[in-house]
Amino acid sequence: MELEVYIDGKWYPKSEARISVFDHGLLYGDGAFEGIRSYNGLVFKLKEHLDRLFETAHTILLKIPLDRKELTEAILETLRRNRLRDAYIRVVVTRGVGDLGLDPTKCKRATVIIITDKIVLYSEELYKNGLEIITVPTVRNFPEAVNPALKSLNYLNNILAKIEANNAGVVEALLLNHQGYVAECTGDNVFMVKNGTLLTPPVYVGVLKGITREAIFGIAAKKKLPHEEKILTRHDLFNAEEVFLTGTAAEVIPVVKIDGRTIGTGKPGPTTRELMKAFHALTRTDGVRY
Ligand code: PXG
Repeated sequence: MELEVYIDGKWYPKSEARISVFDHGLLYGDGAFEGIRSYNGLVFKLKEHLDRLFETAHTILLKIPLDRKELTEAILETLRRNRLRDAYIRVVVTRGVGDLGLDPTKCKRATVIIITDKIVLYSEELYKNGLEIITVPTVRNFPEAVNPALKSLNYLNNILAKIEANNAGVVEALLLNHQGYVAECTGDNVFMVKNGTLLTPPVYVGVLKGITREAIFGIAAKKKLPHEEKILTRHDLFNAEEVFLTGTAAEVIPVVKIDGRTIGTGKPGPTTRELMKAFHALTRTDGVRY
C-alpha cells in the first residue's frame, strides 16, 4: 500500500499528494516546519516539537488553522493510517495559497501538510566510526535577520553549507556565526567534551534550540555529567576530547575529524557512546502512544 499524506484535513496517496504552485511556502519559503520521529509506536517529544512549531508560527505571524489538540490527532491518525511504528514525521505549515507578490495578507488560510515516512541521513558505518566535517565559508544566518531559532521553510542558508561540504567531499558542514563562533551543522546541533564536561553553544549565538540537544542535557543531568552552554571557537573543537552532533534525523553521531584535525583519539569517545546508548533507550520508552 502506498503511504498517505495529510493535506488540510484529507489524506492522499503519496503519488497524488499535491499543493498549489501559488502556495507561498513554495513561492517564498514562507512557513514553518518540524521534523519529528516516532519509535516503536511512540512519538518522541511531541509536545516539545509542537511548542516550537507554534512559537515559530507566532513569531512569523502565521496562524495555524488547527489547535494543538487537532494537530496532534492529525499527526497520530496519519501514523496509524500508514501503519508506521518507526517513522520520520514532517509537519509543514505554509502561508497558504496567495497571489504573486510576497504580501502574506493575500493568503487566506495556511496549508497544513503531514508526511510520515522513513529518513536515513548517515550510514551505519559513520555512527560506528564517526564523521569527518569541515567548516564552510557560508556563515549561519544573523539572528537579527532570519533568526536560526526559527524552524522556518527558509533553509537556503543550511543548503548552501551542505553543498559546500559535499563539494569538499564530506557529508556535513560546520557553520560559524557572523562573529566566527561555532554555531551548528546544517541540521544538527554541535557538542564537545572537555575535561569530562559537555559543552554546546548557547542559542543566542544563532542556533536552533534543538529538541535532541535538550534531551542530551536532560540525560547528562540525570547521569550527573557536568554540562553547560558555552561560546565555542574552532580551536576549542579541535582540542576537544570528543565531538558529536545531535538532531531528530541524525540522533547522536560522533565526529572524529574537523578541518583535517583529528578529534581526541580519532575514534568515537566513551561519553559520546554512553550518550548514544542512553538516548536510544529514552526513545524506546518516552513518547505519545498511537
Ligand atoms: N539545527 C538545525 C538547523 C536543524 O534544522 C537541528 C539543529 C536539530 O534539532 P532537533 O530539534 O531535531 O534536535 C535541526 C533539526 C531533515 C531534518 O529533514 C532536519 C532536522 C530535523 C529533522 C529532519 O534533514 N533538523
